[in-house]
Amino acid sequence: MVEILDSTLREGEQTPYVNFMIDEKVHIAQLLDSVGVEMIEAGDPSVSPNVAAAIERIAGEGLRAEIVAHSIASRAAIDRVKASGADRAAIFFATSKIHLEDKLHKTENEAFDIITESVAYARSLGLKVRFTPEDASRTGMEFLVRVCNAAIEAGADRISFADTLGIMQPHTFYERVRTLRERLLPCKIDLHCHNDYGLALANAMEGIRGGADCIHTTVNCLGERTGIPDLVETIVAFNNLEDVQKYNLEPLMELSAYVEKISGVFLAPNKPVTGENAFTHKSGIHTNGVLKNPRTYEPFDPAMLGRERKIVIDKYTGKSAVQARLEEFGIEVSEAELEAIVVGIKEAGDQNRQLFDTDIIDIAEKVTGRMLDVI
Ligand code: HCA
Ligand code: CU
Repeated sequence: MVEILDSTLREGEQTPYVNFMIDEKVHIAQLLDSVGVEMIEAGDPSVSPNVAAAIERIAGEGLRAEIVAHSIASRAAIDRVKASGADRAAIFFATSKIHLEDKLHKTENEAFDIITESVAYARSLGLKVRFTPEDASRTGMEFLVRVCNAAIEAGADRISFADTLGIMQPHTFYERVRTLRERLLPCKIDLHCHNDYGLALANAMEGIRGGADCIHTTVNCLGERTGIPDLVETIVAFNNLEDVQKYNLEPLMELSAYVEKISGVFLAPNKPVTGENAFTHKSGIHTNGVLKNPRTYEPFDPAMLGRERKIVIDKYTGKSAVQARLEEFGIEVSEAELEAIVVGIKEAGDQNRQLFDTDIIDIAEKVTGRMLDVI
């Protein structure tokens, strides 16, 4: 069954202009823990003293989730992970040709030695270890398998398959993960999928189908560039489409709203699941259907997330939505009046970007010739 590592506090804080305060990080970690994610990646203690202090605070909270600290492959950095009190060091080192040659100026053999030495060192300090071959999706399979198996032999019990640039497609992602699953020594496989082509969650779901164990998420898709899969979308997708019902959905909207507020990264209205419009219906055909049975145009009940459905009234609107809105106002009209009100709404809708409740009441008053007592 799928596991989730949430990296809002590490990958998420790599979002341009996003920096959390220590108390905010602790609050996020507590909410994540109440959701029931298996692992919380709390930061990389080598980034700054404040990041290190936040990891220490979170590690001291006694949360259920395993606390993971990210780390470059150096002894000094791994010492800082140990000092932070985190349960696990997530050691990353790029393995693709372009990163080795143009960024790190290392050969594959040099990388191999640095990686195995670092993993063994972290193990010697009593830390659990995940090894991340950064840019794994552009790393040749032979070297990838060789270096990951060496990391496992040195003591890593998790490998994170990182699609650092988000360049994979679901079908190739599935194949890659399947091959890795077959060729790696026993270990858990994490999936770290970036969303550059909008395929991160689809890739991650295919990776799970291919035999991987864990998906990395952030709240609201934060992260470098366009981020990684959204925690809420991931949980709801697995809950509803794959029958994985182990996570607590109740804190999810609060968590998303809190991160939205303190990150200053505001959700697009049409963002799946958590966006303002996710359960808002507009066209007359849709609203008519939803009023008769919400499942006609809603993939799932918004109440599942403590959300409410909304119906927009404008030129696209039909009779049933207008009638329902008038009933909400406590206004009763005849069939002929209703038809005339809809005509009035369509006329007004042609002239205005948005109609407000007051516009609808004005139109109803004009049509009926009555002063309407709105409840
Ligand atoms: C980065 C590193 C990383 C690591 C992922 C992981 C990536 O480039 O900042 O440790 O699983 O995307 O490769 O976030
Ligand atoms: Cu990343």
